[in-house]
Parts: sequence; C-alpha cells; structure tokens
Amino acid sequence: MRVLLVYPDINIRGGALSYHYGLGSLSAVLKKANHQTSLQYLYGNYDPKPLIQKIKEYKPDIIGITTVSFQYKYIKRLLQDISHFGIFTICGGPHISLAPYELETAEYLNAICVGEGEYALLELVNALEQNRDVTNIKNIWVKKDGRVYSNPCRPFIEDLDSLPFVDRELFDFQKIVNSDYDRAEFMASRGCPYSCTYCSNSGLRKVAEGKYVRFRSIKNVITEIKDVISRYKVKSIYLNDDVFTINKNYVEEFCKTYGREIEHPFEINTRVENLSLPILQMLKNARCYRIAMGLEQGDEKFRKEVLNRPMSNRRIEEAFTQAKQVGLKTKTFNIVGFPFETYDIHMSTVMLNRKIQPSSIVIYIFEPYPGTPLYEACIKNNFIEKQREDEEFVSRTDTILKLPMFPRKQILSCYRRFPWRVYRGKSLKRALLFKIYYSKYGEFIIKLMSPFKKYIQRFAIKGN
Ligand code: B12
Ligand code: SF4
Repeated sequence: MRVLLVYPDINIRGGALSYHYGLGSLSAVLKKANHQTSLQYLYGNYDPKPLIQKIKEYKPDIIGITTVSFQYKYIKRLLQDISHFGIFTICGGPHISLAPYELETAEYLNAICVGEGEYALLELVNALEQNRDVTNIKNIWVKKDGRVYSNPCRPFIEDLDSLPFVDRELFDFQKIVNSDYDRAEFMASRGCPYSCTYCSNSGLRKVAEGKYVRFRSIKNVITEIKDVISRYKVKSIYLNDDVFTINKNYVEEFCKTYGREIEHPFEINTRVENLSLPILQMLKNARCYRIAMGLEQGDEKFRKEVLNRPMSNRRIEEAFTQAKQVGLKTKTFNIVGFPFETYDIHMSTVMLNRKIQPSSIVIYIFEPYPGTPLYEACIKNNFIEKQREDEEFVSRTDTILKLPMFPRKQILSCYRRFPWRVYRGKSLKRALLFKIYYSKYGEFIIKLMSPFKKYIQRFAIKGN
C-alpha cells in the first residue's frame, strides 16, 4: 500500500524546519513490512496546493496526518480541501489522542489513532490492503456509515529497541539539519513521569496500560547517532527527550559511552530536581554544551498550585549556578498568559530569569490543550474565546483566552518585552538581540536573517 504521511507545521515560530519522530517511526515500521511511504511537509502559511499536487503524483491509498492542537484548525481545512479525492484519511498524534471525540464531527476524516501508532497503523494498512474489516483494530477508531467504532488501546510498546530506527529519509533530513543550526535531533525515551497541568503528558500517560516512561538502551541510541552522523553533515546533537535526566544511572552510563565514542557536542532537556553538581560535571565531561530547563513561571506558589511544578526557586537558582560553575550553557523555557495569572505574577518569571541569567531564553504564550487540567480549568471558567479558536496566527505568539485579571493586550506586551526585561542592565547584547527576535516584526526579521542565524545565535549565547 502507498501511505502518504502529512506533517502540518503551519505558522510555527522560529524559522527552522523540524523532524517528526512519530511519522519517522510509523514510516520505518510500514517500510519494514514492505509498504511504501512518502511525506508531505506543510510549512509556512496555510496552503493546501502542495498536498493536492502530491496526492495527484503519488496516488496514495491512505493519507495519515499527525496532529498537535494548534494545527488542528488547519487540518480540518486540509481534509476538506482534499476530500474530492475520496482517499481513506486517518489522524494520529497528541491532539487527536486526547480529543478522539473530534472524529464524530470531522466530516472528511475516516479514522483516528489514539496513542502509539506503529502497530495500529500497520494493522490498519494490512487490513485495508486485504479488504478486511477495519472496525476492530486496537487504538484505531473508525467512522463507517455514520457510526463511530471506538476501540481500546494496546499497551505502550515496552521495548523501544524492538522498533526500527526512525526513517530519516522520509524527510529531506539534511535540509532539516541545515535549517536547525546543523543539529540532528534524537530521542532516547518516550514519556515523562511528571504531570504539569498545561502539558499533554498528563493525559497521554492515561490512554494505554503499561509503562509510560521508557528508555531505549544506550547501545541502541549510540548506534543510531553514529549511523546518522556518518550519513549526514551534522555539527551537534540534540536529545529532544521530554526530560533526559530522569534516571541517574542511565545518564551516568550514557555520558561514559557518549564521551568515549562520539565527538559531537550535545544538548538536552532536563528538570532541576534531577540535577546535582556531579551529574552536571558528568554531562559537561561527555561534551554536553547546553541544558534546557522549563522554568515556565517564577512564582513558587503559582507554579506549585496551578502548574503542579513543586520545585522551589532556591533549587532553581542553585541548579543554574551549578550548571554555570561547570561551564554548561543554560536555556529556560517560559510561558506567559496562564489561566489565573496576573501581570504581577508574570513579573516573578521576569525576576527569576533576571537573577539566574540563562545563556538564552524562550518565551511562549500559553495554549490550552484538550485533555490537560488547565484546559479543563479554561472551559470551567469560560476563559476561551470560542470565536477566536480558528483564528490564524503564529503558534504561541497570541492568546485565545480572555482572562479577567490579565487582558490580552497586556499578555502580548509582556511576551514582547520579556527578554528586554530579563537581560536589560545585565547583558546589552542579549537584551537587544532577543528584543528584536520577540518584537512584532521578529518573525519577518528571522526569515530575512536566516542565512546568518547560526552566527547570530553563537554571538547571542557567547559568554555564560
Ligand atoms: C520532540 C517534540 C517536538 C519536536 C519534534 C516534533 C515531533 N513530534 O516529533 C519539535 C521541537 C519539532 C516539536 C515541535 C512542536 N511541539 Co512538540 N513535542 C515533542 C515531544 C517532547 C516528544 C514527541 C515525540 O517525538 N514523541 C515520540 C513519538 C514517537 O511520538 P509521537 O510523535 O507522539 O507519535 C506517535 C503517536 O502520537 C502516533 N502518531 C503521531 N502522528 C500520527 C499520525 C498517524 C496517521 C498515526 C496513525 C499515528 C500517529 O504514533 C506515533 C508513533 O507511536 C512531545 C511531548 C510528548 N511526550 O509527546 C512534545 C509535544 C508533542 N509538542 C507539543 C507542541 C505544542 C509543539 C509545537 C506546537 C510547539 C511550537 N513550536 O509551537 C510544535 C509543533 C510541531 C508540529 N507541527 O507538530 C505538545 C503538543 C500538545 C498538543 N496537544 O498540541 C507536546 C505534546 C508537548 C506538550 N507541551 O504537551 N516538538
Ligand atoms: S516535565 Fe515537561 S514534559 Fe514532563 S509533564 Fe512537565 S512540562 Fe510536560
């Protein structure tokens, strides 16, 4: 069977193309079973034409689209724009997994996949190929003759090493690496043990039975990294796991092997709770050059009570001091515009970042994801402006919430002024560069400066 996988990455901020592990993994499993796959990557503004052209040329038997919540409004439009082809369509990914009820009302959608899709999609494709019944496949919900057939999920895949390496060839992988500061991304694990109230992990862990947080063996990860760097021009490695440092022994073993066998510098995502001076030193010795941590909100009480992130400010400050002490660069992720947040509460995020002075910062505007506690809180308190839900804007640069204590105009202003407030008086270079990046015209300037962005980034984070 010919399966066309679609990666909608429409109106995403930052100017870098990205790889999609989920689609890469689905493709690898399908190819191994002798099916054919191809990709349509949709980037930039909404435009269905490249997908329509691709369908005409590739003539797929099935179209599989991955979904995050922000993209779903575009996906509904895409489904309508390609409906005249009459091809079997299926959506998977975190959004549809946590909002499977969408199938009922999505006129041009035939099926959805809840949770992990490798074996479910393979079973579906095989069944369609052999004209067998498709209403009884685990993880797959199908709409047939106006009725939705919902099925339970199979357990989470226990042994991630049993899966083939993700299919990098599905994408123009070298182009992705080039557009993303010459970095190649990998994932050593699936899942996250924490339950932050704004993050889909809190719901995704409940869709199936079995162990949610799983790590691949170190040998398996290192073999994949070696394979990729031997085939593509790559300067650094990004381990894009939700939290790479959950298991201390794993980190220790990984650092030993990586440091011995791979020369490329790497970066990871981590949580302050998992860090200590010896772990940070271990990472540094293995050629880790930067660690990224979600700080999200600077008010300890708000973080604990609204976001379910109980770490203290003192611990955050200590972790950043220690990271700098061993010579690691640092990055914080921050969010503004949470339900129940106010201007004063947001200023705590500014103050904490001012204090710790990370090498770089990322700030987003809060987006509510179905299946998360904060989404439920938005519904309960009538915070979502329904008429703005399908509005087009660049992901996480605007809000669809109407918060009584934090007007939209003020949220947008806090978002734009955040880097200036953090770095002003501490690092003029960073204050100015990030101010431009987060300004009204930032998106346009990023695109314009795209040939030079590697040098600008290096210049911006130079120093501590
Ligand atoms: C790595 C990562 C990224 C990477 C790589 C993207 C990717 N998905 O590979 C990058 C940095 C590019 C990225 C970007 C974004 N991300 Co992100 N990302 C993640 C992270 C940490 C891991 C995803 C992953 O690779 N998992 C492993 C793979 C194997 O799983 P998977 O992709 O979910 O795919 C499996 C199933 O979902 C299913 N499946 C998926 N698609 C399909 C399609 C079909 C047809 C079928 C049958 C099955 C199927 O089968 C796959 C194999 O089992 C998750 C957190 C998480 N735990 O999921 C957030 C997460 C997916 N990201 C999130 C967000 C918000 C974004 C951005 C919108 C942020 C932004 N820049 O604005 C973009 C959106 C990009 C896009 N257009 O989809 C949210 C989505 C929440 C939501 N409900 O919308 C998550 C869940 C984190 C969170 N905060 O809750 N992300
Ligand atoms: S630690 Fe990060 S990935 Fe894990 S639940 Fe919280 S926000 Fe999500």
